[in-house]
Amino acid sequence: MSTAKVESVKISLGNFLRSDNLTANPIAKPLIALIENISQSCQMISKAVNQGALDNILGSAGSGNIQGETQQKLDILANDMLIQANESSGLLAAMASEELDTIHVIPEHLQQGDYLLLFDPLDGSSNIDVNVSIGTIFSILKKPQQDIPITESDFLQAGYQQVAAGYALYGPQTILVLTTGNGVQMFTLDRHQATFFLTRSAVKIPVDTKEFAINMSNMRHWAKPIQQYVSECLAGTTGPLQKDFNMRWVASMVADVHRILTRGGIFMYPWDQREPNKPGKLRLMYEANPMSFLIEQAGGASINGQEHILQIQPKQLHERVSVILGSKNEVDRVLAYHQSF
Ligand code: AHM
Ligand code: MG
Repeated sequence: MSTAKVESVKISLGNFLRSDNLTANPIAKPLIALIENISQSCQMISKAVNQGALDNILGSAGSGNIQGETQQKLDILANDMLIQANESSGLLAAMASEELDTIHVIPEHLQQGDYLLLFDPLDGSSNIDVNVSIGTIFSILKKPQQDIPITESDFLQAGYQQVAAGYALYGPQTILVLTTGNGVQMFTLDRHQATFFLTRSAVKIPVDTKEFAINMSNMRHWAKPIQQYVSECLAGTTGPLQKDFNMRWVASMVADVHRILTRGGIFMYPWDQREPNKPGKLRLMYEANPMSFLIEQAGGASINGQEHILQIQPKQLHERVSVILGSKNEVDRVLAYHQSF
């Protein structure tokens, strides 16, 4: 793997964003400020996650989101922290969240900026109460037009139009993973200094892998191409793929994608027949687009079975999508299986 480890002088997130590393494609100052703001929100969420039961913030909130999913107390807390910390930054025109019914436009009495921020405030909800890694996923778009009120349709931009994307993973370490279109960098939170420091740069995903991630309990519901591919993975060295595969499924997309960015692999949450009218479980704008931007920037691939996720023109804010992403040769194989059925 060609991922470079950063060992000597510690470079903070802020210093990295302002550094010469990015001269080929420098980041606009307001975007740097926005990313720093988001990173501070992630530090606050990380602290709350660490406190857990001590602060009585585990368990269900007794409410549901627009997608009919039960909200956990920490889902709502993380959502509120992101909104509060970014609302008065002067950098945003509006925000959208997996946990909000519609967009949150910056109120008129506050300064407006040129960016749109989208987030899944706490991904991996089913893992919150069991102390397994969870995370915050974010995507940043440019406001498309000047001087007109922002509407939901301004958010409906294809993934390739993202100006930055990333996630914070709240695991044994809190790690911020970021792309601004200049490759992928990883920053680890030093809690004593309340600062994220660069710990991996120029992350590259190996093109080949022997590790797949999928919720196997849904196997009987999948479409034929996914059934065929996973059966071949299970067949091991004596099957058509001629290698033994390992399987991992954390059920937190942040953790599964982090493993793939670290050592390769293929992640799949495909369409299945349980709810045939839904294209998939995961959300295009809050999960699939930002993760696909990271994966492609690290040399991997990300598709919905038919096309590259970053090329999909969104039709709705809370749109769902099938996701197959990771090591390029395996994702290409799954694409070919879809084309041959
Ligand atoms: P969430 O945003 O409500 O947490 O749902 C998304 C999560 C992903 O992180 C994960 O890949 C998937 O749902 C797990 O689903 P399942 O419980 O069906 O395995
Ligand atoms: Mg999620």
